[in-house]
Amino acid sequence: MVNVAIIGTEKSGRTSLAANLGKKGTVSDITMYNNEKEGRTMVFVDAQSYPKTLKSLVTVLNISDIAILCIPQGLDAHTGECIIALDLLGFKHGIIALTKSDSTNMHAVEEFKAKLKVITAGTALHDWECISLNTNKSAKNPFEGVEDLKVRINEMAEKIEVEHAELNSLPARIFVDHAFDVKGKGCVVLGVVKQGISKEKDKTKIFPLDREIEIKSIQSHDVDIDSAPTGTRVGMRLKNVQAKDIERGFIISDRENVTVDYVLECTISKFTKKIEPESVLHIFVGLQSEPVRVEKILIDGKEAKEAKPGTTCVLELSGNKKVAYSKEDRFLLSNLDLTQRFAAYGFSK
Ligand SMILES: Nc1nc2c(ncn2[C@@H]2O[C@H](COP(=O)(O)OP(=O)(O)OP(=O)(O)O)[C@@H](O)[C@H]2O)c(=O)[nH]1
Ligand SMILES: [Mg+2]
Repeated sequence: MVNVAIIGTEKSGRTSLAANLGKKGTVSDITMYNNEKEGRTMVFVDAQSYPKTLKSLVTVLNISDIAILCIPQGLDAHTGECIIALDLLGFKHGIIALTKSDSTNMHAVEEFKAKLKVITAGTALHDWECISLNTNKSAKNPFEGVEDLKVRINEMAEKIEVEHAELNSLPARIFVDHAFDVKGKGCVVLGVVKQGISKEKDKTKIFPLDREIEIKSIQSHDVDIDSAPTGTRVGMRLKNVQAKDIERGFIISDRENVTVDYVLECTISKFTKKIEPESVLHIFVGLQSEPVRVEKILIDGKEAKEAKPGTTCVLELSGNKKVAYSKEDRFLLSNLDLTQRFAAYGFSK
């Protein structure tokens, strides 16, 4: 199973594309479009509340294996912000969809592709393919590029399935994106198996609650399964916890770190402003997000008054809410007061 994030600026044609690639499922600040027709199960996730909320964008990226960045003829601030987010996340697999191809000409598309090559040079997107497409059935060339896109997604999916299989030997970790009570069934969570194989009747824990739970049953796309390998989107019935106690981003696993304060080795984006002590940033890890205060900045082990764009440093941050993470999880930091909101990435020291 492969999960695909559909992202882009407002009115970039993301929802039209997602709706074209799958059948509408769960709707919240993110919308799932499922497709089981093409020989493998795929879930396309529309970050529909972006750019209003960064959370919607980061959530879809952190539950997905492939990102499709929709760009409608021309660049704007939020397209730039999406590129920076993908770069700070070191996002591996992706495609740039040049949307609304029916309202431009070939010459303009080629010129724009060349421009994008320059802009994405040196970023995680440097070798992403650009596919010009439209989803307009009344166009002269209706759905141009959509089949090409599907072919490329399927090629990437084959590689990702190999990567997933390699992660199956790790301890199971499930990122929860939705939780609710179902009458007669109890607490049900939706989420994705990030690593390992999750099994029915597993006695495990949920973090940051740090509570022992049992996985009563597992479904994938409404079918009961007894084990869910890495990459599977699942619905799970849980014993010993209520939906009201679960928030987006909770992790089902045997062991996680839980903290309210952080010491992170950070790389500050080139496309942000300097970070100073006492400023308030927003932290993202997995599917969790929280405001944090910058307590201390350390550069080469010495306390500093600022961290400049494009540099590395250690940030000591304090928050209020418990957050669960593992050593290999990548943190993103953002400054919601700026136009381009992503500020840095980092790893726990
Ligand atoms: N001509 C043309 N119009 C398109 C195409 N794709 C989308 N549109 C139109 O562009 C507008 C925005 O499309 P959406 O798919 O809603 O784009 P979005 O990025 O999800 O928009 P928001 O969620 O509102 O930010 C709609 O009026 C669509 O009908 C396309 O390929 N060609
Ligand atoms: Mg939309």
